[in-house]
Amino acid sequence: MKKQKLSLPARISANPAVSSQHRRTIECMSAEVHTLPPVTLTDHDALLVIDMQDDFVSPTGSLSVPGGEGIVPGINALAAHFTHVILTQDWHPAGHISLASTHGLKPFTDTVQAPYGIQHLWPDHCLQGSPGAELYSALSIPHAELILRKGFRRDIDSYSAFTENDRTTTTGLAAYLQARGLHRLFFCGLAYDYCVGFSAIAAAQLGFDTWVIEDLCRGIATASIEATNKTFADLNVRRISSEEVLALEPYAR
Ligand code: VGL
Ligand code: ZN
Repeated sequence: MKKQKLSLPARISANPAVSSQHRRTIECMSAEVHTLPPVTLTDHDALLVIDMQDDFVSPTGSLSVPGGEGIVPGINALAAHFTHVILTQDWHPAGHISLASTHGLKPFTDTVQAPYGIQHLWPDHCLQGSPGAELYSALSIPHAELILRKGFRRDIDSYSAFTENDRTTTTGLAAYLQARGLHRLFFCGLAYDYCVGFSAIAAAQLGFDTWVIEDLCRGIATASIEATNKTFADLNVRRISSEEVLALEPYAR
């Protein structure tokens, strides 16, 4: 959006008959002339902001993702362009299968065999109702329409906002989006190689037009970031910058 600063005409700024209150009002009204961009985002578009919670975003969080704090202002700014925004929260009960402490094992390196396959183990994070599970305080998206929680079943982890790690249990998000006519989905948040990646991959598999906003995500590890990019390419998940989002063609079906 182009903004142009205008100065007040001399007949107003120099005129003692114009009260300071009146002058301020005129300044407010004329300070910025907005040249509106072409409307690109439509009622079929939604921004999904994944797991921007204290434990992931804060540098002192228990599962802090490097650089997470740095993407907050960009997410806030981009969200203002979207009519429809959905936030997710990782939301684990005590004793959750994904926590190393549940098994007396080490986070990051140890794994357990779950009925649905290998489950990576993490430090205690996003425990239901704990401060670390709260949405990051500087995240400012008051018009978000849904906060979806996931990973709340003790025996199943859920990286994806759509389908839990057993690849069967649904969160209901796909049905919600379909019922509301939200067909083109843009993903940002944490972590690129886990919850953002799995959510975008599931979205593409479910038939949504799926875009990942790379500059508004941060990842955990190089190998899993590369694996995520490969699957994105295979499934036609498009990678885009936040600037490019605003210049896309409007969604048409
Ligand atoms: C996540 C690891 C464990 C994520 C959640 O939000 O990417 N990663 N739980
Ligand atoms: Zn988790």
